Amino acid sequence: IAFTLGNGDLPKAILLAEDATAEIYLHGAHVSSFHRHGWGEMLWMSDESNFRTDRPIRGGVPICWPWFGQPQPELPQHGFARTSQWEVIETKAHADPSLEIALRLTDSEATRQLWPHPFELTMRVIVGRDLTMQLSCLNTGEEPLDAEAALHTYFHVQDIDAVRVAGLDGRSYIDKLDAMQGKPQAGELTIDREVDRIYLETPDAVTIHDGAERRIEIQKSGSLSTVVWNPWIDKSAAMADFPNDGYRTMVCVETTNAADDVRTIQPGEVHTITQSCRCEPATGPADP
Ligand code: TA6
Repeated sequence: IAFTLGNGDLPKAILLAEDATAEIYLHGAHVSSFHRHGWGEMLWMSDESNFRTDRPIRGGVPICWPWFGQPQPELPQHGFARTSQWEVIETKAHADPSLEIALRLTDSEATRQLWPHPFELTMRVIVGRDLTMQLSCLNTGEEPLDAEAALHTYFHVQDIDAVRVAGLDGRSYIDKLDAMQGKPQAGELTIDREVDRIYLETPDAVTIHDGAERRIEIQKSGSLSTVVWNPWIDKSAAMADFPNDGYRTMVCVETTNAADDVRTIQPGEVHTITQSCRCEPATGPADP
């Protein structure tokens, strides 16, 4: 594990594990790269991203916490965790042989102005054949804590026209692009327009097929909802930190507790959401 200055001179950790390498900025505890040897980069990063302490990095894995979206116009979209400076609290090498780094964010005067609750947030990133991320919230206060959360992961795909997201068949989703209406998902999800959906009571395994030689298996726990997002043409063009054709090579599959899946954390308790992602051969055994 090495520490260096990344883009915008923001500090970042580089994890050089036996099976993969990964990079995590301390700003937002933001995973910006995961590359399993022989399988190419798994995450999508915008080459127009900001790297400033007052802006979220575009791409990789933004942490949305303690709210998803923008409950009030004066509040930062997707919470303040992704624009906060986290501190490294632990690094370790496992025998399996993955590497692990843990980063922490604790409430401060700045966070209490936005959200008047004490907390201790820990992001553990384990780099091996899989990229595993565990976001844990400890309620260090005296009152129950209601916190939305998301690991808002941008996956790199070869060609959006060939993408099929499997594992959501038969589930219902809230369509953020159609008055938050509830709709049923029939079969695999393909993308030929802007998609912004919160799938509810989702299964713990979702697969992204992208027509390439690999598929991406996503396992999750501690999360009841999964968001699938692609901005498509107009929204890509409207975002200054997003290349106009960026929608062609990315899809977000986000492990969340959002909408009606807000988790109440009792004083002294911890709630953890986990997302584990792996590149597998596209033509491997049939999906579970
Ligand atoms: O996860 C989907 C979403 O909520 C979209 O509505 C879009 O806003 C996206 O997140 C990106 O949000 P950001 O604040 O990172 O530009």
